[in-house]
Amino acid sequence: MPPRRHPTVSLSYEERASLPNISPVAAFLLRLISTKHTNLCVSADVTSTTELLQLAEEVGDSICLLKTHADIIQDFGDRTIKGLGDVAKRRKFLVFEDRKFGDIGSTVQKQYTAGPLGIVKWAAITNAHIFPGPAIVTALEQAAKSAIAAYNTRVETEISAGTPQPSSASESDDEDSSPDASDADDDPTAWPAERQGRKPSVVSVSTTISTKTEAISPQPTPRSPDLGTESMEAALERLGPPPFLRALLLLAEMSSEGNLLTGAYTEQCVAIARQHRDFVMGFIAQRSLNVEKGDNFITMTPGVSLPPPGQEGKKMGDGLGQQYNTPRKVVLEMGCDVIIVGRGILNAPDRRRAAERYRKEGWAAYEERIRARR
Ligand code: BMP
Repeated sequence: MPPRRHPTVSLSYEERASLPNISPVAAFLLRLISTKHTNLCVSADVTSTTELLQLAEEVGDSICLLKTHADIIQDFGDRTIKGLGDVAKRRKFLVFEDRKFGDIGSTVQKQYTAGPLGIVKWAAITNAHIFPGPAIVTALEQAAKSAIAAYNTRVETEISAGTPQPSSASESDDEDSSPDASDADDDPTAWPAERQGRKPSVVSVSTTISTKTEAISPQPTPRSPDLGTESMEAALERLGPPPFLRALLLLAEMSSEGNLLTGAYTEQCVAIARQHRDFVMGFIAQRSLNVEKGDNFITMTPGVSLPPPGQEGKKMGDGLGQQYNTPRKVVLEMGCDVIIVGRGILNAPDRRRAAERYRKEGWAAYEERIRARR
């Protein structure tokens, strides 16, 4: 079913970033997309830190987001977090942990902030199902706010006490540290930046959470012939660092055959999102779900692939329930904002080239959508 026409479908990413009712992370992402000319999210479904970091380097210039499944990375730990943070800052993309939370509030708070993954510490974006009820969103929002406030307080305390010293956690961190060995795992204030030995500076501290920012290294790599080195660097410099905040996507629809996320369930998802516009940035869905005046949610769409030559127009799947659509279909026809591509890029002989191919397809579909509806 094509999306009901809503103004956000014909607005540019840049225009939507300035509308009211948008979470700060969503506004930043829309500006990043607009500046980098990419609505591509690569799904990094790999099982080791080395593979993850290599992939991030290969596709980093072509993406706005890297989606992870941290629980399939067998050696996930401080090296993963530090490495990913470094590449993301250098190549300018955000990290989205596809955790798909789905439990009672108290449990998801622990899953989000503690344990071997400590997701809130390193992923700007994560996602959740709403089948446990709306409190899952309240709980995750609360956990994100507490973790960030605790970090800010800690940084401010260290600064007022003098030059901060590396914590015992940072001292003990090394490339071989296993998740179990990390003494910072249960401490939501032990953020990767500190574990990396980055000393907080007065410039990086603010009195409110909303203006706190993470440092971001100014080394963008141009990746598009239509954007010269200077203009890309200058534009990304103007954009500045991402806000030091967290955001959530709700799973409103799925790509897999026979899934139950339909009809009233999907509508309930949108209703819950409207109650949390500062934290819920949008949906995992197969079409734009912006319906009411004031909706400005970002739709991210998995189940995207390009057909092999000669197979155009044929139904695509993976034999395990996954169903694929083309970037053109989801962006131009269904009004989606970000395409999520995994195996279409991961299995390509040249991933960098494949990512560029998907980036161009996704971007062309967006430009056509904007042109067509003006
Ligand atoms: P691929 O493009 O290789 O099929 O990978 C799709 C990715 O998107 C996987 O990581 C999967 O977990 C995720 N995903 C999906 O395929 N469909 C959904 O509805 C939601 C997802 O998160």
